[in-house]
Amino acid sequence: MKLYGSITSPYVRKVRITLIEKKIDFTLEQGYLNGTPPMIDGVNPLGKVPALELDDGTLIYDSAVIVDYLEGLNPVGHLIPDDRHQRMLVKRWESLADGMLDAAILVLLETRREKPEERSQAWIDKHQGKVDRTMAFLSHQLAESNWCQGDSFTLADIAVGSALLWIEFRFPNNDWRQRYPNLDRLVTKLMQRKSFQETPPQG
Ligand SMILES: N[C@@H](CCC(=O)N[C@@H](CS)C(=O)NCC(=O)O)C(=O)O
Repeated sequence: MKLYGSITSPYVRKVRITLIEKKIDFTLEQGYLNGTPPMIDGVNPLGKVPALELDDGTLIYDSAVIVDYLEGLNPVGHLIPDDRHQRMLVKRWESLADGMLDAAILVLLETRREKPEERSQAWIDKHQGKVDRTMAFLSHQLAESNWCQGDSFTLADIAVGSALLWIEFRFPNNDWRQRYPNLDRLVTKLMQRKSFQETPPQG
């Protein structure tokens, strides 16, 4: 299968880590976001990565749909529990991690506006507030547990780890590791996995 994506995208990283954990072969197609015209529009009408192309040509998006599909392909890793309630809780972690990223990306784009006078501090504060509240909530939920949900590594850990590491990559002054030692401990443990080591954001 073919994964359309960039090596900086945290949503793409979540999918790449899932593919590696589940030992599924794939090729990464890069450069689709910056083409002229942007090539990704022909792959995903939303113009976003990740998009996964199956061998029969079927295209899947977004990242949550992709990882859910991948989990059903084989039992390796068992990243989403079968139990309905546990499954919902894992997907809720994922939703929070992805939503925190959505807000963080809006902050990044606003602060990168070419003309500083066009920046809206109110917009930045609103979305930074979502990032801060969600991170505090994630830390509270994790408490002293070894893993985000249940007693084993799941998609929840992949989503939270990918999100926090992207925030560290794009906002090096964000001191979340100091503020939330339990999140720091989790991410340090995740970084011992081959799947995380092989997928650092670059660029
Ligand atoms: N909800 C989507 C978000 C994907 C997303 O926002 N991807 C960014 C890259 S990090 C993108 O493609 N941005 C290009 C654009 O929005 O035009 C998912 O989980 O896959």
